[in-house]
Amino acid sequence: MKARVFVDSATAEVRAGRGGDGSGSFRRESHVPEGGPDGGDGGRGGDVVLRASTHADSLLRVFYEPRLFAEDGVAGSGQKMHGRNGKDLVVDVPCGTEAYNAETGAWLGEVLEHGQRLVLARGGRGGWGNVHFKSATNQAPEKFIPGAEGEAFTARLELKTIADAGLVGFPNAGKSSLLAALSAARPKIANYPFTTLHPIVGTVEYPDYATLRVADIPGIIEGAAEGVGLGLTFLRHISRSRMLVYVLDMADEENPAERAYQVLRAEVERYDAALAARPALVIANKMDEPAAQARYPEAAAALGFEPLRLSLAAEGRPGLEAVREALRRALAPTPKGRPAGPLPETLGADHGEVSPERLRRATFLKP
Ligand SMILES: Nc1nc2c(ncn2[C@@H]2O[C@H](COP(=O)(O)OP(=O)(O)OP(=O)(O)O)[C@@H](O)[C@H]2O)c(=O)[nH]1
Ligand SMILES: [Mg+2]
Repeated sequence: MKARVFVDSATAEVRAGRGGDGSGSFRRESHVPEGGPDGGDGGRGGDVVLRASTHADSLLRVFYEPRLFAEDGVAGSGQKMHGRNGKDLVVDVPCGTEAYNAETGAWLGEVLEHGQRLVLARGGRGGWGNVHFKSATNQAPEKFIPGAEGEAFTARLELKTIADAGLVGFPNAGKSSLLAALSAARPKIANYPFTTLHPIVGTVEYPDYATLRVADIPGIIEGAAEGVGLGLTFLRHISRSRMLVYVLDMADEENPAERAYQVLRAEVERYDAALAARPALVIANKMDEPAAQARYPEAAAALGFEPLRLSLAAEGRPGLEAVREALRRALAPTPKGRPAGPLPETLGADHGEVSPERLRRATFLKP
């Protein structure tokens, strides 16, 4: 299999096309001795446009070809010929790409849905030919207007994957296993930490054709905010998620689940407090392991709620259906199509679903 390189940010030199100059031509024909001005207008310069595409899965192309130059407009010419407009440069980027002006830091916009466009830089307008300047007093104007420069600057593009729910967990907790069980996505799964090196999104499908997108990101460890492990940069990819799913490895004897949860919450909070406050589902994974079963009551007591029990290695994958349902409930759109608000407190305990309020209380991060 071809190694895939994942690029989630790129800097690009953006330059829209310059407008074509207007023409200063005069009509020259043997039978028309005093031919008047006949210089046409220049075409406008092409725009540089970002377009969201589900076929692009990283910013790799921009990374390798960071010069995004649209075509210049063609100059006008005699016989009132209008110059051709410069072609727009349309750059396909993954859904969820944001654009900034790299020089000022200003946010320029984002493209979220397939086909959505964002004009990054506008082409210059075409110049005017001398035909525009003919008047009663000036029958032979030499004046014409040159085309205008297109906008040009350095842009920074950043990809924030779009998903409804984001998986958060220590390396090796079983996040990718969970994504593989929930969706058709086939992330790499292996019994060592940092198997997953870049975000992967899978779609969970329900019998009524409802779908949810779940993002799997590399594992997070203590000190991630300071760049330990793969750091927190990948949290950017779940920063748009409406909900977080904490995956705890109940069989990990070095890191008891309640401590893992505490560390994960703290790292997410350091990255973005608002993200940490979103609704969450807490999963106790690897419950097929006897050690996990033995530890569960203690972990639940320390957490202050019962994380949802899941065994991905056991026959029938007990707990998986409950995870699917919990995701669905938490993310179900309201009848008006808007996402449901925070989880009601009542969903709590037995499903491991935790409302933001409850999370705050259950979090023993701060003294
Ligand atoms: N016994 C048992 N093993 C599991 C379970 N879920 C996952 N595993 C195993 O745990 C190991 C790690 O699983 P992954 O899904 O790769 O873990 P991850 O959280 O994606 O790991 P990183 O990508 O490294 O962060 C693999 O060997 C899985 O087979 C489970 O429910 N029970
Ligand atoms: Mg993984």
